[in-house]
Amino acid sequence: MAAFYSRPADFYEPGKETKKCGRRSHTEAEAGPDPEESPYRNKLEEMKIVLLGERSSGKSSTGNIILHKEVFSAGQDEQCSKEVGQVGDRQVTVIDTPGWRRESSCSTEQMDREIVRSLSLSESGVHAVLLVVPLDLKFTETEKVKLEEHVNLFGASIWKHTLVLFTHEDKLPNKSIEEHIEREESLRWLVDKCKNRYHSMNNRKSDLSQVTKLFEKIEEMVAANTGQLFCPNMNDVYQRISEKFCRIQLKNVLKQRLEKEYRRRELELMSNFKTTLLELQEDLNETTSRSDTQGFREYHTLRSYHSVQYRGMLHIK
Ligand SMILES: Nc1nc2c(ncn2[C@@H]2O[C@H](COP(=O)(O)OP(=O)(O)O)[C@@H](O)[C@H]2O)c(=O)[nH]1
Ligand SMILES: [Mg+2]
Repeated sequence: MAAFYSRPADFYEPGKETKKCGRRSHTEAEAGPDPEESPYRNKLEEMKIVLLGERSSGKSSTGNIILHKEVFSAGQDEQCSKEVGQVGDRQVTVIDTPGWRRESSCSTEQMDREIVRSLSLSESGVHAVLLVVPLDLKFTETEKVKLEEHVNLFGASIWKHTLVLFTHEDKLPNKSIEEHIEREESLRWLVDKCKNRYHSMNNRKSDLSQVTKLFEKIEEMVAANTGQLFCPNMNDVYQRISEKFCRIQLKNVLKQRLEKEYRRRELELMSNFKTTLLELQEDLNETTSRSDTQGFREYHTLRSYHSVQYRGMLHIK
């Protein structure tokens, strides 16, 4: 890969016509002022981006493609890292994050705190939050819940500054990204939540036009946000994390107590059942022995009667 990004022929320039992204139409009104009309629709000389998403979704690879240099390492990175590069004639800052785990039970407070620390790495905030979602794996309700839970830690206003970035575009050879989104309910929800802002990339291909298009979409979003950067109150963010883990802890304690109580009642029931069973057994034994004694008496009475009858028949005196 070339060490630096030289300006491609189709690189975005102010005043030049820009293409709108695919599914803009039906939520256009909700998306705020038309970015193309906006006075903020200027080429950004500086662009700050943070990459969020699940582990192995392609965040670091995307960061490398954006900056056109291998600065973020693939694999299980445990910490956030920030890299700055000159992309064309603008300075681009990319903040990479470790990402959350696929299994929610493995997520810890420390991991969440590290993810949100990314926003502290840029004092003035970021122009765009890129939510990295791989196209090679299903984005189910479980992934949706996990993503929403993590993104909401930053506060509800984050969604105004967020764009979905689909990676592994090369894994969708037989259908368009639009078709793919339409087919998956959770993806439709996500794209709608971001007011139709999305972009797809193939990180295996060093194609600069995909980065240029991404920058155009980010500029549109920044214009719709009247040039404002996303800069959450970090105390609030950390507070939300503490609350989240307090809730989890409380839930676990309640679950344990419930399980303990359930076991106690189960044992109590078993013991009651055993006692009742023993009592029944005793009753049964008593009844059997009583009926045995009676039966014995009845037998002898019957036997002596028959013996008298028999003797009578034989005229035995
Ligand atoms: N085929 C393909 N592989 C990708 C793409 N993006 C990332 N990968 C691979 O997916 C794996 C995880 O990517 P990585 O960037 O480390 O994910 P991160 O954990 O989110 O930073 C790596 O093996 C990448 O080479 C893509 O667009 N296409
Ligand atoms: Mg990574």
